[in-house]
Amino acid sequence: MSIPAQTIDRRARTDRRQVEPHPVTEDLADALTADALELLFQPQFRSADGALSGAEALVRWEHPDHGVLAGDALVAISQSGGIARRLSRHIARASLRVAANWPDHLRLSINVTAMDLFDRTFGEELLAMIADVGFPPERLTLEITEQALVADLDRSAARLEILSESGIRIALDDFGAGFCNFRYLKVLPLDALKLDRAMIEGVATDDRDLAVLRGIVAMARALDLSVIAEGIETEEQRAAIVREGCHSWQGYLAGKPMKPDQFDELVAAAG
Ligand code: G
Ligand code: MN
Repeated sequence: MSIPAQTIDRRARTDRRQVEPHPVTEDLADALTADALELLFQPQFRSADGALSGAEALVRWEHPDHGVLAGDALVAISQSGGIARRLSRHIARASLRVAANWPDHLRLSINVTAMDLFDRTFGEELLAMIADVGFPPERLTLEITEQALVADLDRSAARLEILSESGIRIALDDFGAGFCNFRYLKVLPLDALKLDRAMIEGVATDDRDLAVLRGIVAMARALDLSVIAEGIETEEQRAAIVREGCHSWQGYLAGKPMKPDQFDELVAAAG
């Protein structure tokens, strides 16, 4: 009985690498090819007047056995399968295409991983994509997680500098949740801090949480950085972060991550 050539090929590759790739990574590669990932947008609002100011692109993938996979889990799967580059570029291109149809006053935020920053060509490809899609770089924000920067801060800074010079804004994501290295604030060309929702949770009920928020906003102001609060779930939290001087916010209070056409409806309703 003959073994199909494809099977032999797959075994040969597996032997060379000495690791069995998890099948879910192959499913993810197929999903990328089939454009089967779901792209969602979570609205962001400006504190000053409550206006809709843009959205963060978030990706979600429903796997038949593993359920819904998103965020860090998807990134981890893509990295173990060697398709992190493909995933990042797919998300960037797909979200830029959607946002290119939004009115001019709305911004797009996309998440950037460690892999992206260490990949020499990521920045160039992103700038090419932006030009290709026709989305103004001034309306794009890259949200960088602290974890993405740890390995080589100087290199990350140099890569980000090029993007920053093109007009793209850089935000430090999940601020206050991980290893909070204050040198990032000195070295990186940052425009904004995005406060992790763990820092937001208690701002309306706990004096110490409020004191921490107040300190961070004061520091951000001294550094000429804007502050965005994520994970706003209650009116009390919203009122607290607005009062304390956060420039914008997002959270379930005003909108869960939604499909592009639902976001369009929100835009239309907001006038
Ligand atoms: O850290 P990052 O920006 O990647 O977080 C995005 C994730 O946070 C998404 O999965 C989104 O569903 C979730 N999220 C967004 N807003 C809220 C919120 O108000 N409350 C909670 N619990 N989760 C939220
Ligand atoms: Mn984010």
